[in-house]
Amino acid sequence: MVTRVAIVGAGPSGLAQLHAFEQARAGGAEIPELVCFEKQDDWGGLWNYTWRSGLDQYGNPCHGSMYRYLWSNGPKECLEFSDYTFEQHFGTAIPSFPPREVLYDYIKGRAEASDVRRHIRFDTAVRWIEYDPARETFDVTVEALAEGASRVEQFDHVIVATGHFSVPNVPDFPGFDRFPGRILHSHDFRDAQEFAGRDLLVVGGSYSAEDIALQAKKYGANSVTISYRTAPMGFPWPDGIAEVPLLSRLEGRTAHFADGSARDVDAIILCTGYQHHFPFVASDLRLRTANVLYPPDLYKGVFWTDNPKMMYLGMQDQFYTFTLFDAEAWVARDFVLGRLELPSREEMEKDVAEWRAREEALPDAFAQIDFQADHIADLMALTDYPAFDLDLTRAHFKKWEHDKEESIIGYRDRGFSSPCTGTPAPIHHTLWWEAHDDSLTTFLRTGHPA
Ligand code: FAD
Ligand code: NA7
Repeated sequence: MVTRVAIVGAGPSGLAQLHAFEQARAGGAEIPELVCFEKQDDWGGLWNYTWRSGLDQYGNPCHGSMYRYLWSNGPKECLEFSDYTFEQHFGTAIPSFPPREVLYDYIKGRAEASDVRRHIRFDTAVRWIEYDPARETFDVTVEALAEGASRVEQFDHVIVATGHFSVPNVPDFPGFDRFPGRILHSHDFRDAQEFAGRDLLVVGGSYSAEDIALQAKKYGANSVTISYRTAPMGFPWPDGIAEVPLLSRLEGRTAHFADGSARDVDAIILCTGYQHHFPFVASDLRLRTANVLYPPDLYKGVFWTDNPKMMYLGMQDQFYTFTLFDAEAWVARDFVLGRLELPSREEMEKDVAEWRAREEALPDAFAQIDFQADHIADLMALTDYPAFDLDLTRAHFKKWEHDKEESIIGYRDRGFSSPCTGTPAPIHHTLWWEAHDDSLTTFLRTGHPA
């Protein structure tokens, strides 16, 4: 019997998994049958931009959370594939903070080079995954969306790579029901120009709040008020952006905050994070976690401790992204290929508990960066994932944090060196705050605009 592996999702994590298997095949290994189910009509996950919000063309929740004019919020050097560098893909060194289309091109480039598309069934949603202990296989129910046809297939291993920044966490506030403007979650935000000339309220104190507030101002909002729950981000905001404590209520279009201050606003964007949401996974296999660096019940951040043939990729809160997904994918692959043995369930649980306890005690973002880098190092020690200068990426991330504190509109104008090739990134021809065109063609043009 041929071993069958189901991979759910063809975003960066699912593509990393397919690529990892193809690398083993290229090295002479015998590879199981791989079937990747992707509910969208193309690959790339969140990087595959869609104008749609709400429901997709099949009436299912739209996966996309990315918006126009999104530029990488971390140095690209910290997510570089060690076996497919930016220089290799673009034929030259490129600046450190590319817009979405450029990163999408890079992700696609490696997937095309390793010819993984043939494993993917597009427009196919996984509806249910359960384990059959008698047969020791998983029953996976999938729906071909265009035909509306469901069927059940058996797999020996299941790898869930469906992401966790798609299903919004949407709080309610008194007065929302009578607010005379638009209230949306960042999941549905698409184009900052919609808010030009308006007074905007952004609720949240993390990456989405930071970036959407900046975007809105960059594309012409009159003012942006950021309302935080726990602590202000405290960046040196440009004129027209201010942070205030948590929203307490709305009266008409007047927003009242916990410190007694009030502002009139035209629209509200809830940048209040996302849920890890796996309604298609049977409850005994379903990951339940907040957005943390080391989720519970996943050995090495990957293996469901109760049944390690069930795996999850990319479920961590993310400083590191593509690099982390690769390191995880290589470990998952080697377990499936029988190259990696896992310890007993008790030992796995003890190991997870130690990492969890360490995460709980982390004092700041710098310690969190080291923690996630240590997680990657732990994974890389188990496989032949090609080495890169992980310590350099730690240093890059820490410098990036300092750069943001120094200039929140200027941090993307800095350059970092590649942890794979050592090549320093050139500085982009236009300051990010002044760059309104986010196309690949304009970004890759060298020299200054005419
Ligand atoms: P996703 O990209 O979410 O892909 C998951 C895939 O699974 C999707 O294609 C989806 O259609 C599919 N899927 C889901 N459910 C099913 C199902 N039931 N059946 C079949 N298919 C399914 N990271 C960075 O490194 N830099 C950035 O600048 C950056 N910016 C971001 C900005 C925003 C607004 C958001 C939301 C995230 C950002 N990220 C960024 C983080 C992002 O999470 C990762 O870069 C990456 O996209 C995660 O990859 P993934 O494959 O794990 O998940
Ligand atoms: P995050 O990083 O999970 O942050 C969620 C934020 O939402 C965080 O600041 C929370 O406040 C805030 N939040 C959550 N619930 C509430 C309520 N009820 N009221 C007020 N504020 C709330 O999600 P992001 O969307 O910012 O980032 C996710 C990814 O998208 C990230 O990888 C980026 O690259 C892009 P807290 O600080 O916990 O008080």
